[in-house]
Amino acid sequence: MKNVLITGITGQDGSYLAELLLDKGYGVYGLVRRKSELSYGNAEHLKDRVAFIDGDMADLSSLIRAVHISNPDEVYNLAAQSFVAASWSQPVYTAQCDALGVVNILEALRLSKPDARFYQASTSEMFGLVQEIPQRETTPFYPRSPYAAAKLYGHWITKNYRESFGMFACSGILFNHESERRGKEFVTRKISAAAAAIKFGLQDCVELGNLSAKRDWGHSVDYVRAMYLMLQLEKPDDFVIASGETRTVRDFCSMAFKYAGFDLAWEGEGLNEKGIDKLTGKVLVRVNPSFFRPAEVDILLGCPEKAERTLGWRREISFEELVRRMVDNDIKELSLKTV
Ligand code: NAP
Ligand code: F7E
Repeated sequence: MKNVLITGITGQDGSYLAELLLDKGYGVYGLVRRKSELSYGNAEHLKDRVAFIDGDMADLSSLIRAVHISNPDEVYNLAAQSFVAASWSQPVYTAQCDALGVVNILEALRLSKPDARFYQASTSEMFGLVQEIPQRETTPFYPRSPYAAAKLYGHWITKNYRESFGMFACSGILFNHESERRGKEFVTRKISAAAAAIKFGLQDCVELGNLSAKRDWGHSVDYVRAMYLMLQLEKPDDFVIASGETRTVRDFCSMAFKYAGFDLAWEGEGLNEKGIDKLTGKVLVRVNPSFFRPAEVDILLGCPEKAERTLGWRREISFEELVRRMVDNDIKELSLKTV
């Protein structure tokens, strides 16, 4: 039986990856950081099947201990301060976790388990002010947030440990992926949760920032499968994982509200733009500039051609299906609460 260590196991991707690897017969270890109240987040339902190890990406000694306990054949480094907007208010912590945390775990492996295979959760945010459309593995980076700048260090140090020490280290440059387990501050879940709450009369309207930002959105279940495939290769390499389609935040809203039973019409421009329910004339979506970012990533569109060719990876869940699943899940959660 192979052992795997997953950092970030309580998050969206970590929990889906743990399910995938448990199904494949791996012994799964997950790094969790201490909270005032014990909780395993999205991995709560796996607590009898996963061995949790206390630790923090900013604490090298805890990572050495985690490697010692888990004796991993594969390590997936998914832990991060992953909310881009928060990286302006907590830039130093973001760098400690998302940049130095990566070299911490690489050092822990180099010193005691150098033959373990390593996956680094890199991000399309590194393309930032995009230098070409679509973005591929060869596209130059231009980070636009403290989060993206920290992740860029994590990306390059992973490559550097591969080239310096011959470690089997891969970087997945993943474009946005969402799910029913997405944190509620990210725009997709904020919208799906709001559409459900408005349907139940629990909320009047949702306030959003830049409605014209474009993202390449897929489902997390498809994307964790790509992580696993990367670590099964003969030689380590880096891959873009994306759907190859881009939509605006406005598009996501229209579709989410449609699945919740509303038909939105868009009126006005800029700060005055509104999403109005065609049936009742009520304003369901407004713009609030407090959600604008100091520097925005206007458009992301990835080219997954290398991953499709080399990994045999294919996205199975379409954009429409992603939105439908998220809205259905939030409606179900609320209907359970309101009975
Ligand atoms: P997520 O839901 O925010 O999960 C982040 C995980 O990291 C959580 O388990 C969190 O633990 C843990 N964590 C945060 N700070 C930590 C620290 N200092 N020490 C130990 N653990 C810590 O993120 P996700 O969407 O699953 O993303 C997984 C990874 O992929 C992240 O590295 C993210 O930056 C990257 N990524 C995500 C996307 C995307 O669209 N989802 C795209 C590209 C790359 P708590 O539960 O204790 O908070
Ligand atoms: O924003 C715009 C916002 O916070 C998406 C992380 O997983 O993917 C994620 O980062 C877009 C941005 O995700 C609101 O300005 C408008 O243009 O959902 P988000 P993100 O910043 O793309 C990448 C690939 C990662 O690596 C990250 O870890 O939506 N937007 N109005 C809004 N965003 C939020 N959060 N809230 C709004 O009200």
